[in-house]
Amino acid sequence: MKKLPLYLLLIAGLLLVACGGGPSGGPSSNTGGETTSDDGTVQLARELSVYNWTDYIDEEIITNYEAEYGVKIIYDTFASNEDLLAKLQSGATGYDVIFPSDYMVALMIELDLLAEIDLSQIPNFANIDDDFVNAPFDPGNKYCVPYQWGTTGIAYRAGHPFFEENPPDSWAYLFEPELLQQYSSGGINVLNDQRELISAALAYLGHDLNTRSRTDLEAARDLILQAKPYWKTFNSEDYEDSLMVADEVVLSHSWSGDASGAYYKTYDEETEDGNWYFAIPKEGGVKWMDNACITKSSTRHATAMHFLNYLLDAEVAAAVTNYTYYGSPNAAALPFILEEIRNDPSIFPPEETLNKLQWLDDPGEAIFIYDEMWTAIKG
Ligand code: SPD
Repeated sequence: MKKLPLYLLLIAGLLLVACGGGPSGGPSSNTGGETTSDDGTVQLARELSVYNWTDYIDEEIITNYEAEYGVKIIYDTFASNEDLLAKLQSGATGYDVIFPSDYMVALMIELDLLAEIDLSQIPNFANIDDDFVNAPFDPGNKYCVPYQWGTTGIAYRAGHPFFEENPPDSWAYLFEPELLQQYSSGGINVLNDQRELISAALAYLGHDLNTRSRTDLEAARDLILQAKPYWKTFNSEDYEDSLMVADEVVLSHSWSGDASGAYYKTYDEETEDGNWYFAIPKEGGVKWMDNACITKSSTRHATAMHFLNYLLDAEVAAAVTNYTYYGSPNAAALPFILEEIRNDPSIFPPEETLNKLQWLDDPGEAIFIYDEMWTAIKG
């Protein structure tokens, strides 16, 4: 067992207290019949437990895997990286495959929550675009394989009289009261995600999105608290359907795929347009990547790697993007991705846009300041 720095021990301890401690809350764990014979042949487990972001895979991809390989997938979902971490830290030991984002992969490696993977058992890893291999948060892909990537920006209602004249091109549209009062009666949603919301405020204030400075973070908190009375909802789980497509809001802090999903779901053949547009603010913001990883506590490691390999198959990876509208890091999948998605700059932005965006890092000990700011924001 790796020795952890004091602040990581504190994170582990605090989460255990918060969640009651002890093994609970996760699916049951057993090898479910997974065996590896002397020649290396694997008999897959009868079950595999997968814990993913809400609405992040077409169910058919799961049922196809079950039918083809005879492995029952026990599927569960989470809403944020912090929820995923809290669940694992609460002692839930039954999850085999999880999908943390970039900065959370780094933190989970530090906390010894991830198992190493054997890339020789994942031949479809060769399908991954070089740009997404060997990311700084997981050098050598020792622990995870890339799943989906995207950006964070502002989705807004096409045809709204104010936005027709003033297309939201700045985070000011999320934070400045004199703008917010022009359209807040139509409803505004923000992502219920601590790093994302704080990063949007940091970007607007011109600070580094990975700052560890208390002064910067307090300024971000204050900006958020000034705008909060104008916001209707904090939702990052089902906002695409329940708020955007349903016309319950006119503007939302949004992940690229959810904004594009709302566009395509409201697409009108006659006008050849959808109801939702997506903008990356001129101040820049977050680009992120979610990853498929195996938990340290998994007892079905070979089956989990087999499932990771399946997810990286070119047609399966394309089917994921055709469902989620997020970017695929899988170069071999591109020909199978629907043309309108492949050519949509909201999903695959041009280099000049990507250059304005930043990956989030593990904030180290400053995680306590982020937590403190988030508590004040949500209080
Ligand atoms: N509906 C699934 C959305 C997954 C988005 N993950 C984004 C993480 C960014 N920090």
